[in-house]
Amino acid sequence: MTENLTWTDLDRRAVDIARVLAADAVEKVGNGHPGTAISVAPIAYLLYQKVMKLDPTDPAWIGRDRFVLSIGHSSLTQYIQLYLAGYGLELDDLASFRTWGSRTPGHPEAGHTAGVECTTGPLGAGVANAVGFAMAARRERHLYDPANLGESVFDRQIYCLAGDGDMQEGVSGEACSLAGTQELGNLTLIYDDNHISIEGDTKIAFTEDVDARYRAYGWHVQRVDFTDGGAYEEKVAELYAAIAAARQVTDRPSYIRVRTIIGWPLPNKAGHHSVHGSKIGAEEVAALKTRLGLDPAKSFDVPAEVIAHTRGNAALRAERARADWDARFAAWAQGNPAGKALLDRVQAGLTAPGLAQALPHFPPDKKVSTRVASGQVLSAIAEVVPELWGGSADLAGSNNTTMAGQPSFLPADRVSSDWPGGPDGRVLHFGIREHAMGAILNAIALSGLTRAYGGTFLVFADYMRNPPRVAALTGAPAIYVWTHDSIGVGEDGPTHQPVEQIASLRLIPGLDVIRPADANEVAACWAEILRIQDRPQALILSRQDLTVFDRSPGSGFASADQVVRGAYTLREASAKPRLVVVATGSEVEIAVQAQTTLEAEGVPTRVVSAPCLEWFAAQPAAYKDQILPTDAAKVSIEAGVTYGWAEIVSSQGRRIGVDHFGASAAAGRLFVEYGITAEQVVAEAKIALAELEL
Ligand SMILES: Cc1ncc(C[n+]2csc(CCOP(=O)(O)OP(=O)(O)O)c2C)c(N)n1
Repeated sequence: MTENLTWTDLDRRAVDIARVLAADAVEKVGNGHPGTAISVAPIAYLLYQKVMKLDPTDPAWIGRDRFVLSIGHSSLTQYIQLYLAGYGLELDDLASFRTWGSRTPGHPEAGHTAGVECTTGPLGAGVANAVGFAMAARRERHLYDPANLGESVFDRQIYCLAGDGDMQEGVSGEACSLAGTQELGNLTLIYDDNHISIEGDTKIAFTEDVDARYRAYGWHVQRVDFTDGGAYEEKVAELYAAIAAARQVTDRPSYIRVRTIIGWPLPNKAGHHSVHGSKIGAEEVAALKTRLGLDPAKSFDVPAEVIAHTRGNAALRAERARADWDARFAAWAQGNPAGKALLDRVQAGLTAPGLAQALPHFPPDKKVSTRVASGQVLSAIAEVVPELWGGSADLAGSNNTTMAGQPSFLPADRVSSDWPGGPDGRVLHFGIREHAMGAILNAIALSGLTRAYGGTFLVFADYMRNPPRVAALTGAPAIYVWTHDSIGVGEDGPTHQPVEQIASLRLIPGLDVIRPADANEVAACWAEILRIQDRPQALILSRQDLTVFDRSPGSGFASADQVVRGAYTLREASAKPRLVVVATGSEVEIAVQAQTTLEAEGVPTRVVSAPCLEWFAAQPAAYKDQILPTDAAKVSIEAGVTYGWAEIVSSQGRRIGVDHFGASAAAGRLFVEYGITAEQVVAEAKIALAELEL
């Protein structure tokens, strides 16, 4: 940022063009959200053209600042700035807004439109994403440039534009509370306070002092009011100064509340909620153009000198920023060969050398829960996978998410003897904020230079339902660790015993739901999770101890490396299988017990461990048919609802599960009461065999 804002007549005209383009785009398609795009145009223009460090020719440039449009419904705000700055969007793209195949979908989608950092639209989540980007920036800096006490090439600013809806949603409060605790000085949140949401004046539902709330979160709070001077005045210089002041504050995140009027300067409809989410109407759009001195008869009309100005300015600013950054980056690369090698590996999407050797091997002599195994895996691989970091939503001891001996990611004044660490740490403490944790993990994944995981109880995956969905939509490789995965939770009772969560998570397209059966499957699953970098992963782990299968040669049990196929023959039948028992997680050992009984009764029985049905679905048909032959009877067992298993066991197959809520009692008792037992498998197997023989 320069010390003083230069704001020429061409800048003023470019902002007006941004407003009428928003009106034109919505008018053309007949739907969309024009009002906010019109009134926040100067704010967005200021950020893109005067404040942020960006390179439109290289949207993935590491040194760029990050912009999150948390008011995703106002996507035109971002598309128009990307068009003006020269990111590749053209007028045709704006004219095809919200239509099939366009680069300008209803809400911004990362990976779909160059320059869009994260997918937004579910209100509040963008604010939490911005917090995640700010945390990622700090971690990336300390990972790649640890010795640097001055400015690093990995430093960047995060800007988020939010609205009333964002500030009402709980997730933004969760995330901003954490951002205050984390003292994220690289984060600036601009709140478009226009007092209007879909139902009209926000006073019917939203009355607290938001500034006070942000002050209480520990943020630096400023206000700019476009309405306080009698006539409405877009005080861009004042806002610029506030942003500059925010940047000077490096020990706290910054919040700038900008009082605006939605749709200003529409002559008749400014301030009216109808312009939030409906087209404005030809007459009013023409009146807007007339008011702005533009030709009311023309649509998508951008004067050549305006686009030349905005693209020229963006290019010039990029060139200057790059010249400085590229030189510093070259110096960093030369002085930090290890960091550069790590960066090259991570950017190439390669897993760490030495990962396979670092993975622990669990002996079969004692039972271990898969959550404990996961914690041991994380601790064992911490050194060889430095890009990995993570933690829990206050359940670290239960989720086993702490990499032993690793420092906590905390500001210097927040560390304790329980949690030593500092800003360079890698153990995350999300607090009891599952939704924010999910959105933060997604942003860290999109930030791209680290891998992060976050844990809670599986039953509370419901509290963070949207993040895995958006991560899957975006192809963001976030890792969710969900433990205490069934009625095996026991005494805490049905509020804490997930039954429908696994099935419901499997419904999310593009989310891998992984439920390993024993400790060695956990290790192999972690290796596969770290290999996969184009989609999110959910690791589902048991509270209770589970048998560690003896997989030594001659034991009859297959190697855990087979988990990469999603489902595999864990223990083969004594002859051509007449029955296949398919199970996941803690139920695999029950399947193995049943196999022993059935084999003794003369039924050649195969046990298939199926840790990830999504990985299995991706296998060639021949493999799937080989694992689940059509001429064998089938029984599935999973301690959750049976929904979805018919596809695996076919209509003649039998499905054992828990199609009702659990109860507060010892886990062992619940498994017996609900028939999640080897005896039940044997009984159902007989029915399945009889059906097959009919
Ligand atoms: C989680 C969530 N709930 C509901 C919606 C639907 N929705 C879209 S915009 C909006 C109102 C937003 O109001 P505000 O943030 O003030 O935006 P403005 O009216 O200023 O554009 C709502 C409820 C949503 N996008 N996300």
